[in-house]
Amino acid sequence: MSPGADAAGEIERLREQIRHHNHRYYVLDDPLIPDSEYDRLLRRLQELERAHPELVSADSPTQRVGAGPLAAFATVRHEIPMLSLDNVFSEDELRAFDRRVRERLGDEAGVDYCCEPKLDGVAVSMLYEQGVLVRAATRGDGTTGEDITANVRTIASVPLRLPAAVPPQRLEVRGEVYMPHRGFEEMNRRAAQRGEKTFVNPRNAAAGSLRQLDPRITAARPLEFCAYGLGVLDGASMPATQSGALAWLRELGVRTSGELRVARGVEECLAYYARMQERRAALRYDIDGIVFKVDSVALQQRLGFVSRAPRWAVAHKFPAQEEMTTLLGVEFQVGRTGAITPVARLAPVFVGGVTVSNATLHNMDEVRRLGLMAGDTVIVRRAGDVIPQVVRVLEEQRAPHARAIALPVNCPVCGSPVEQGEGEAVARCSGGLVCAAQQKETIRHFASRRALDIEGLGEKLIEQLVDQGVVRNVADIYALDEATLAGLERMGEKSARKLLAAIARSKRTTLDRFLYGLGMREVGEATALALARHFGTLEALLAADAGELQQVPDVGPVVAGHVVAFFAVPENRALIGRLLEAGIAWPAVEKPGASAPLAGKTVVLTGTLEAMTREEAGERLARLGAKVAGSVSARTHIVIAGPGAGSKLARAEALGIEVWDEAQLLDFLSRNGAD
Ligand code: 5U1
Repeated sequence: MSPGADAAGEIERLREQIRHHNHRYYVLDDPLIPDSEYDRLLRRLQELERAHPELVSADSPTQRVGAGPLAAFATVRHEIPMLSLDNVFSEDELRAFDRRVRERLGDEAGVDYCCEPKLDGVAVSMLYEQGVLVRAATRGDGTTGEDITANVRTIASVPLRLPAAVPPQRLEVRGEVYMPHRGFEEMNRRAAQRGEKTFVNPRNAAAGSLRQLDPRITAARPLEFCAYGLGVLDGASMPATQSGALAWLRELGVRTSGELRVARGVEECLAYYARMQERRAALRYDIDGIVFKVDSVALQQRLGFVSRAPRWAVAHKFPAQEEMTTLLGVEFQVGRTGAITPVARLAPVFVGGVTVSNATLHNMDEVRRLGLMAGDTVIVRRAGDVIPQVVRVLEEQRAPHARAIALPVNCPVCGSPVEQGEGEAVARCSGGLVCAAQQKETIRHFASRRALDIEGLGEKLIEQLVDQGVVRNVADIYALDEATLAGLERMGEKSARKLLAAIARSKRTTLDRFLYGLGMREVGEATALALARHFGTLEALLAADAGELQQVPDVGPVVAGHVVAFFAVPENRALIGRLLEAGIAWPAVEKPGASAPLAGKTVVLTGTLEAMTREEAGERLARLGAKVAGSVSARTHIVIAGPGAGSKLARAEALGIEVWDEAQLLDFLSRNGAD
């Protein structure tokens, strides 16, 4: 055998292996080998193909990026038009759709529907001949689209050749090209770093990436593909149902939605819609509704279509997550530590299922980054339970009367000067505990569930107590009596007695809750617990200097500085003295033993969690013995990633570190009694 024949054999075996691993990874979501091993196979194939260029074939896994840029896209005429979908926006409209379907079919009983999420991306048609991808096109106007083959070939989840033993002669796969959140955020982050234009959302990013004349640019974009239907089909018979067609595509090696279900009748469709609406925020990608299709292909044919949309399918849209509204003005709120936060006052707008009239702007850097002016038209986004955000200004619609937004010179609550440290994003009121806003927020924090947990001492009541001068600081809470409380608005004798009982109960606490309740800057629950465990007693902590504080896990010079500064203020020491005199006490601090479930494990939290804040999660993990760290390194054991996780998750994956989602975290906490 010639050396060339040897190479040809190895090349073919490598291609087969790589195609198989692509299929396991992209279609079955079940990779067999680590990424490093996959990379080795690919590199070996590249090496052999470089040595034997005559053996390179267009469907080789190395050939995703072809030659240079195109001058323009060619047009493609769709053999079967690519239809669009009618939309419905409410339960009633979906019921009406189902009624029309049943009336046309003369079917009194329920119809089966194939249900799947509507991905927010770009519709694409892909033609396979004898199992090889020969052409990909955009939908265009439904009749003609653009030839984007070179770009689609660069998408790793699109098989260049179907890994099926006997693929159909001709098969047109239709589906959506989209960009998952993580890739989108990472790509935008890098673009911003380079001072380049960022994309406004993943859908625009997917569309913009497919429209590149140079496929090398598309190749660098984190696009994915998911199929939702068939077009042309020669040399195989069409399955009897939509769900069967998608199952068959999956068998042929094409990626389909893992969320696909068949619903019996409209009630099950509505239940599926409700379930997916809840899951929406936890998905890796944007969806904007649910597509319901009559499952039987024979019934689809009987129903036919009107103009451009089939009578057998409908998209039930979710409430929009982005809407346009007017920025009426910006107000400045003062937080517990004096931080001045600009808050957007908006013309009320229905977005993400609720009416929004305020949105935090975080700090003045954010106001500048957005280029906001009062009176501007802005885009507001509210996704899942995430707090509403102003994401963009429509500068081209700026009104002539738009006003600049400036940080106030004096605190809007107490009038003390506003200060901003060199290089700090946050401006602060310098009034300290003279400022009524800071007093209220400090008391609210002290009484909160995860601090001293004084049930019934809520915002409205604190507002009255501070405004009337009855309570100025947290120690004053313990001097309250029934007569004073009963005299307040919306407070009878009964509720006054209840509140006093809650105040009395709060005196039995733990050292970490007490420290957390004091509201020192940057001392969240996890840090408070670490301090309590390290020092064991309040006296030892009070005596510690910055160097000793930095011996505590995850306490650096900044946190240590805040703690030292807090205890150096005589009023704060006096306050602590009064609290102890009032009877606040705690049992000796327990340290988790070596047998704690997470003893010796370092955990990193990233992204957003739904059931609790990252701080709360960190504190519960620490109770189970974990060391909670801020960055991922080779010493990290577990990374807990919620939606929006970015570079930390990518790093964890690159290092092969165990990654949990929120459901796994909650399950672990509840199994270990930390929920
Ligand atoms: N999931 C899904 N998205 N989507 C979009 N199915 C689906 N079907 C479509 C479109 C435009 O069209 C059908 C008419 C095939």
